[in-house]
This record gives sequence, structure tokens and C-alpha cells, in this order.
Amino acid sequence: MQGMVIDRESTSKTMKMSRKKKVSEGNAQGQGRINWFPGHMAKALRGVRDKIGMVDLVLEIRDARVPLSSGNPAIEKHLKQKPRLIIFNKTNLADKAETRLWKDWFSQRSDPFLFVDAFSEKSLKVLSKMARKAMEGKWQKFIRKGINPPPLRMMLLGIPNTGKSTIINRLTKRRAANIGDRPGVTRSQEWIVLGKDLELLDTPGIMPPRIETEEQGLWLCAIHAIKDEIVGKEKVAIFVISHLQQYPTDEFLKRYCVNDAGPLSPQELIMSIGAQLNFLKKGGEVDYMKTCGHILNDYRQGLLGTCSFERTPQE
Ligand SMILES: Nc1nc2c(ncn2[C@@H]2O[C@H](COP(=O)(O)OP(=O)(O)OP(=O)(O)O)[C@@H](O)[C@H]2O)c(=O)[nH]1
Ligand SMILES: [Mg+2]
Repeated sequence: MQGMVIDRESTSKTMKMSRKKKVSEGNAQGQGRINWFPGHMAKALRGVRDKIGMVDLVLEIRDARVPLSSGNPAIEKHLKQKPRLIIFNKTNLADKAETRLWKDWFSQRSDPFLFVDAFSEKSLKVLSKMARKAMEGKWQKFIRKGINPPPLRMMLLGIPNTGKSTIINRLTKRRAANIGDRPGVTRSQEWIVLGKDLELLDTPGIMPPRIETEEQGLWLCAIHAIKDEIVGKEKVAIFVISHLQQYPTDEFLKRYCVNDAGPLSPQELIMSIGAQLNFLKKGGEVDYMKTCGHILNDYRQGLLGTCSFERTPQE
């Protein structure tokens, strides 16, 4: 990075282009508000409504980096009185101190919850235990009558890409459900049987039909609950970079030699990262879009360290 020259002219050209694009996106998305609710999600929501009567327990999977805004009020109204356990997944990508604050915050509320990392055996053991405990009362009724209790049926739901299918695969210890590092992988409901006493219903991710603020929308883009095409990789990368400039992690500073570059705007830093990576177009200009995609991949794989976007509400 040392001695690197940033092509300010092309940076400002890109920035001008981006401003133009932002205006049209703002209109398309309605005053900068970001929304993504394709037809298959409306169908999936109907699926939740139709199947809710068959399940004993709902596991609502959210993202630990955005604990409130990765919930979905549109789903909640279909849950009726079903017991629900809120699972905040991907703690391995979330800031530890922020997660502690969120645990305290949720502890003062009535909904049972658990923060997990789907790749940790220990996390999933606790999850299984909590789920079974939630159903103990119902099972006891069968046992008292001398009847073998029916299998416990759990529906996993939540916004896209929070790790629903991964949790199912980890619990069943096989590749029972399709998973992928992008939103919208699961397209239909699927029952997955785990032994004699547990049945899991995987469901497609469902976005809330309305996201209140542009900032919340960008959080959901950064965690890849909303696909990049909706707002464009560039806008999401600028958001992630500016967040990391504000709350820098060691991994971010080191990986992109951020301190060597001196104070830069997010766009200038993206150009500097592109130059470091030698992402050049014909003529030697930095390939800005390719760099944005690369940064998002790095961030989503956890290579830029842990960070949380949403803060606990100040009450
Ligand atoms: N770092 C990390 N990645 C995770 C975790 N859980 C799941 N993932 C990754 O997140 C991505 C999405 O996982 P899926 O299980 O397909 O998510 P989903 O909620 O089923 O997604 P949809 O079916 O699209 O709604 C995959 O790349 C997983 O490997 C976790 O705890 N930590
Ligand atoms: Mg899935």
C-alpha cells in the first residue's frame, strides 16, 4: 500500500456516477427506502400460515448483528399463540461486546431467546435442550396418559440467509437441506426428520413487506438478507466500509493496510483496496465494481473481523 497513488479523477468520476445512480435507486426504492418482497415470499408467508397449526414450536432465526431489524413483524401475526424461541445466529460474525449488551437487553424481556453460532456444537446442544424443554409440559401430558408422545415438530423461519437450513443440517448431522451464501436458497417448505422424536420444517426466508429506514435496509443488505442487485454492490460496499472506518477492527485495518493510506473517504478507500489487489481494467484504471464485490465477500466471510450494526435501543 505504501507509495500508492489514488486516482482521484477516476474516484470522483465514479462518485459522480454513483450519485446519479443513487437518485434513481432512491426513486425506485421510494425515498431511499429499501424493499424486497418478491412473489415467492408472499407464497412462503401463506405457507407459514397454513402449516402453523401442525407445529409445536417456532424457531425464529435472526442475525446476531441486527437483532431487532432481522425480525419480521409480518410473520409474527401468523404465529398465533405458538411457543416461539428466538435464535440469534452468526454470533461468530458479531461484535462480542455488542452481543453482551443485546443479551442483557433481551433478558429484560419475556421472549425466550438464544444467541448461537451454527457451526458450534455447544451452541446447538443448548438449542436442542431449550427446544425440548419448551415442549416438556405437552410431552408430560402424553406420558401421564401412558401414550408415547408424538414427535416434536419445529418450524424454522426468518428473513433470508440467517442460517435456517444450516441449523437444520447441523442438528441432523447431514446435508438434509440446501444451503448457500446468498439469500433465497430455500424455495419451498420441507419436512426433515431427526430421529424418532423430532421433525423440523425448513421454510424459505421471508422479508418484511416494509423496511422502515434506509439504514435498516443497508444493515440487511450487508448481512446479505437482501440480494445485492436490489441496491447495487457499490452502495452496500460503501456502507460496510464506512461502518468499518467508524468501528475499525484489527482485521480490517491490517487486511486493507488502512492506516498506511491516511484519511480517505469510503470511495477513495475502495479505490485504494482495488489498487492493492491489482484489480485493474484495461488502461490501468481500478475496477471499482469488482473491488466492491470482493470487499463484500471478505466481509461476509468474516475476514474483516466481527462487527454488529444495530445498537440496543436507548430507553
Ligand atoms: N459465519 C457463519 N455463517 C453461517 C452461520 N450459519 C449459517 N451460515 C452461513 O450463512 C449462509 C446462509 O445459510 P443458509 O442456511 O442457507 O441460510 P437460510 O436462512 O436457510 O437462507 P434462505 O434459505 O435463503 O432463507 C451460508 O453460507 C452458511 O454457511 C453461522 O453461525 N456463522
Ligand atoms: Mg434455507
